[in-house]
Amino acid sequence: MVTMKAVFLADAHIRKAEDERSLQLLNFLDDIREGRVRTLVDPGALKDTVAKIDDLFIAGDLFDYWFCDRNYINPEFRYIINKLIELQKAGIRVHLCEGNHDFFLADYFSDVLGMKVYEEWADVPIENMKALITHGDTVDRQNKFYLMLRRIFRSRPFYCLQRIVPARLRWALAGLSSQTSKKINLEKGEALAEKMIAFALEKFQSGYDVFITGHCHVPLLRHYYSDGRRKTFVALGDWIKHYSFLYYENRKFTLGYYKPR
Ligand SMILES: [Mn+2]
Repeated sequence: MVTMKAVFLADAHIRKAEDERSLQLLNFLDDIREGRVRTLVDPGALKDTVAKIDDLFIAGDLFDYWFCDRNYINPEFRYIINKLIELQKAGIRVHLCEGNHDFFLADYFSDVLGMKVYEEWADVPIENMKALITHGDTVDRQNKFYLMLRRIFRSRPFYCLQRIVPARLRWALAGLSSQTSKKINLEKGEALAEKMIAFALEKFQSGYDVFITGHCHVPLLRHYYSDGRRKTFVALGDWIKHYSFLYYENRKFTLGYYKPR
């Protein structure tokens, strides 16, 4: 896979189909499918400047809670899922990282829909750059309790256990779990972003050029220089407050903020 043009976003935390964030994201994905991304990052661009993207990366917490059930999809999530399928049919590759609110995405998004799902890290080339894309909830290695909880929630026994729980009860439990993980990550977004930058700098040392993360809900783009190469750190913000996204084209990363029409 060689990405030439790509859009990245994270932390939409979709709950209800009629929520503002759901409607905004649907509009945004329509714009992306129609090739209007350039006009979104640069309001001065010609309206007819069409740019079809190759890849859409959703770096975690697309849903406020997701436990797999390929046979019974939460109807509140149907619109977004159908929109992703439309993008896929339009020839855009859809990639999903799991976040701390979505579990076992592969069971449906990969096995049924054929999208690419990453449980923790997407280690992908962006043209000639080595890029790491992640939700970012495992970046704080000191938070041992959370890391342990994450392992349990993603273990095989837990997978089997949640399969036998009726969907509605599972969604209720997932709502609880999403509250719990919010408590676990009480840290302020900025403080979290600093930890992520420190982590990314280590990755830059070991040869990565690009580090893209979600989870801290802060939109942030920084460049660093090391060994004569430009390194790029991006925190993607969210679709709750910022409606932020990252656009990549022609070796340039741009943070954009979606303004609804
Ligand atoms: Mn998160």
